[in-house]
Amino acid sequence: MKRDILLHPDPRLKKVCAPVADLSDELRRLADDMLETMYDAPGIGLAAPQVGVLSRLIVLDCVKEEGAAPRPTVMFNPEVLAVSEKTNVYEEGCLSIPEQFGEVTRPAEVEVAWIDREGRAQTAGFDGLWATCVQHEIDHLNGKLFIDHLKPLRRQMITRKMVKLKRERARA
Ligand code: K1U
Ligand code: ZN
Repeated sequence: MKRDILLHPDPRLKKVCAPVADLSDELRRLADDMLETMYDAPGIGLAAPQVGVLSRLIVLDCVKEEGAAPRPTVMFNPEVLAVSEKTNVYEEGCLSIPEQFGEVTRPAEVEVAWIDREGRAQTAGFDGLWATCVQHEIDHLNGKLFIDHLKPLRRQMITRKMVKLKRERARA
């Protein structure tokens, strides 16, 4: 089932999310719904607070090549274990901030630990778009948006545009 994606500004997008204690069928269903919502958007990642659930769960699939097999990835309680000194700049977007983009500098490589959909502990290294996206999604779990990495003036400008967009959508 596709879920509605919250739009910034929304207080739920600023909250630190709670760790998932036990994997349940309900949480697995939420992960499946989030993947469906992400592919439909379309996007390359989604975090639970973006669908109004304040739990530490993210999904991602950064395979972009035409015809390549998809790699739906579900991470409960993801944790960054190590980051590279080398950084990468990427023009990021966010499904909670449609049509707004900004350059964000982040570590180019990260090592992440998480619990997968089947409840198994996993650890892996990520680079390229996967590294950017997993950091963007983990930021969401800590109440941080990509615009929080931008200069205050740019952040205010984007937030004003979003307030206007939400007002227009509410009227329609
Ligand atoms: O968290 C989100 O809001 C999803 C976001 C993830 C993200 C994008 C760019 C850099 C870091 C993280 C998106 O998926 S925005 C949409 C997007 O980037 C995209 C959509 C279709 C094809 C390719 C990319
Ligand atoms: Zn986002």
